Amino acid sequence: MPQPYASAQFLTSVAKPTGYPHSTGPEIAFAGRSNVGKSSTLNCICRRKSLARTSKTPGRTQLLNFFHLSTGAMLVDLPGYGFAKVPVAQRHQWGRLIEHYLTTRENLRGLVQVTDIRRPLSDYDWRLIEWCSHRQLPLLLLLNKADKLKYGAAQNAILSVRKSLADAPTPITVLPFSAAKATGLEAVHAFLDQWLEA
Ligand SMILES: Nc1nc2c(ncn2[C@@H]2O[C@H](COP(=O)(O)OP(=O)(O)OP(=O)(O)O)[C@@H](O)[C@H]2O)c(=O)[nH]1
Ligand SMILES: [Mg+2]
Repeated sequence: MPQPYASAQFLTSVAKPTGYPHSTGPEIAFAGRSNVGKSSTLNCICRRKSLARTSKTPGRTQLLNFFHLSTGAMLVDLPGYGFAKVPVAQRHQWGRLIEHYLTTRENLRGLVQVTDIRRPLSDYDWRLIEWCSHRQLPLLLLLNKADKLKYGAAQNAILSVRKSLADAPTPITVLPFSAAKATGLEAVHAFLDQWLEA
């Protein structure tokens, strides 16, 4: 069967924990700190240049953006978090929005958490892992921008993140990735296929 990702179409944007579109199939969400490359990762997975909007200004994607596939499955680009220049009240609102979505959306099969391979997990990243743990939601942690590190440094980064997650209360798979170079794309597709089939 051909992969459904290239059929992705923008469906709707949501700014509040209400008004989510009606579920038409399994759903996978993408989350992570601002500017780590969530939107770029989504575009790479769907082999499209500008499906999800990317930007050089961190914190631009402030909405939950829903995309649907021809199979009825949905992909959701969640707003980035942890950007220092954002006012505290707005940061809290984002936290509530993401927490509500992650803890209540019934058809959610897994979360793709994107981080920058050059940085350790932040407090926000850990919070995301906690929310997923509450409902035993599987996580695929993509250490993005792997093209920015040499092989040895990338291997060290992967090992150290895996070590820090060894006792995590929900299943987490850690993979290196580069949305810019599509490195690791096959492994990611294989992973998402499983979630969509389950
Ligand atoms: N070198 C490199 N740059 C990347 C990669 N992925 C994304 N970028 C760059 O990182 C910047 C942010 O990418 P986005 O995809 O907009 O990041 P985001 O996480 O969606 O950001 P927000 O929506 O603002 O939270 C852009 O300038 C991208 O071109 C990658 O794998 N390698
Ligand atoms: Mg984005």
